[in-house]
Amino acid sequence: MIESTVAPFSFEEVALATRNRGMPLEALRYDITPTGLHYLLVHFDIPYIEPADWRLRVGGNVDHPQTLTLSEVMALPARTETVTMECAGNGRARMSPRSFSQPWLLEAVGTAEWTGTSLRNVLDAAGVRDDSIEIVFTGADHGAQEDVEHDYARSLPLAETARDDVLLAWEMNGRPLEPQHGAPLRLLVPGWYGMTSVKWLTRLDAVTRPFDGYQQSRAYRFQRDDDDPGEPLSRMRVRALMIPPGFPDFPERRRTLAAGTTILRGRAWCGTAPVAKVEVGIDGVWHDAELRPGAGRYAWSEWQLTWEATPGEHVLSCRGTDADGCTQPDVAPWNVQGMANNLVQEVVVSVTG
Ligand SMILES: Nc1nc2c(c(=O)[nH]1)N[C@H]1C(S)=C(S)[C@@H](COP(=O)(O)O)O[C@H]1N2
Ligand SMILES: [Mo]
Repeated sequence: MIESTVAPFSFEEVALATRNRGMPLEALRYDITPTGLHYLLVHFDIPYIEPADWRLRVGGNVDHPQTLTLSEVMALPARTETVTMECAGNGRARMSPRSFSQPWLLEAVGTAEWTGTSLRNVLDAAGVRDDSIEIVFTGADHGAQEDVEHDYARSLPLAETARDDVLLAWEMNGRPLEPQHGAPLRLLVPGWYGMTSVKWLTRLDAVTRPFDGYQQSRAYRFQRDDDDPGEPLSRMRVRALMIPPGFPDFPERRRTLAAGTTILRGRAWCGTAPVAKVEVGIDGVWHDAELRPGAGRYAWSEWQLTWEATPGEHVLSCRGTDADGCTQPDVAPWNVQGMANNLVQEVVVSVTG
């Protein structure tokens, strides 16, 4: 297979990969990813926070700055959204040359039921002034990247913060947030790549100039080369993934399947436009899969295709197309940070008679 030919991974990449797990692809079977199987991305250390001591500070360009306790936030009207979240670096390790960061292959995705209050409830109470252009979200975690020391922070344009489905979430899958997923409160921005959904939230600040923090102005950009300031990433590109059929061997995970009728299944999602079509490739020939819409605009859809598997080696693949007509590429355009590589997944199976 293609990926066994790329350069070996460094200790540092392996250390990142073991801190930040992906979702095993067999977990695509669940509508809602069990919390322990949801992918994880933590840049620095998971901060230790006592919920009783925690406060959310809302300030900057607002008329009524606020300091809220967790119970005050949780007393606001609650809503639950089923949301598929994917890391912008998913597919990074399949770019060549690959950038040195979390070496995702395909598994940086998961779908959860997030419960919280609409962000706008908190912003409305603070009275964001009219000349504000963005809200900056700051987490309790602190670290350095390229020698720039900072608290993890990202901003969102004001128009996005007005959406009812953008949440300040305190629950994931019906339970209080786990420490690794941002306890006690995180931002959740459906449709956008995961870096937007700031965990361990401590501050919201309205600003009148574009936020230039590290995670906004340097990270998460499509750069052609090191000198290119690049375009910022926002919404998730279309992607379909397949549950690898049959059984794997250990440790190479080569797949074996008995000949006969097999249902190939998987999920597809897209942040820019709804998923319109999923095709399954069998030895290079594309077939339209059956598509079942997900539990909401930003929850993944399930797809399936019945396949009469004949003995021999077969290459299976799947690709999604969104309502804007964007289809997953065989090879995504290279970029310095290895971002948004939604290349087509391939699974090789040996079918036995
Ligand atoms: N404060 C903070 N928020 C963060 C991060 C982080 O390191 N610190 N990682 C971001 C990235 S890159 C992703 S992909 C998602 C992952 O969320 P999860 O670990 O709950 O799946 O959280 C985002 N929010
Ligand atoms: Mo991410």
